[in-house]
Amino acid sequence: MRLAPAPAHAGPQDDEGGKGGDGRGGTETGTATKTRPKTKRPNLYRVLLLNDDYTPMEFVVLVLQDVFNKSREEAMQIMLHVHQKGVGECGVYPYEVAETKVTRVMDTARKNQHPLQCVMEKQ
Ligand code: TYC
Repeated sequence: MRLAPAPAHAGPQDDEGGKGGDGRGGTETGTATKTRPKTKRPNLYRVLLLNDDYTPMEFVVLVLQDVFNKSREEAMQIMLHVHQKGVGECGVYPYEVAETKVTRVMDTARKNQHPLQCVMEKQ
């Protein structure tokens, strides 16, 4: 779910201290050049772990600590959630960060011959 965007500041973009004009006695007729700084929010992606019957619980906890920087306690909670519900969120990140984390999980799982699956989905 996305929150409604904050209302943009719509007031006149004038930093001349309320005097009006450009300080040279004329009337403003040129192209407006002052713009709001562009602060585009990045698209965010949820990174999800999927349950399976074979990957050891301890391996999943270590992955959550190592790849997602979770504390031991939080990693244990997430692992148990995935174990019980089938899927769980490890974090929410911009596209390239999410992609890198998915790749790290899948690479370490494959190297250790565990079937652990990790996916990302647009939030
Ligand atoms: N279900 C696994 C087991 O009982 C543990 C597990 C938890 C595996 C989370 C994957 O994403 C996972 N050994």
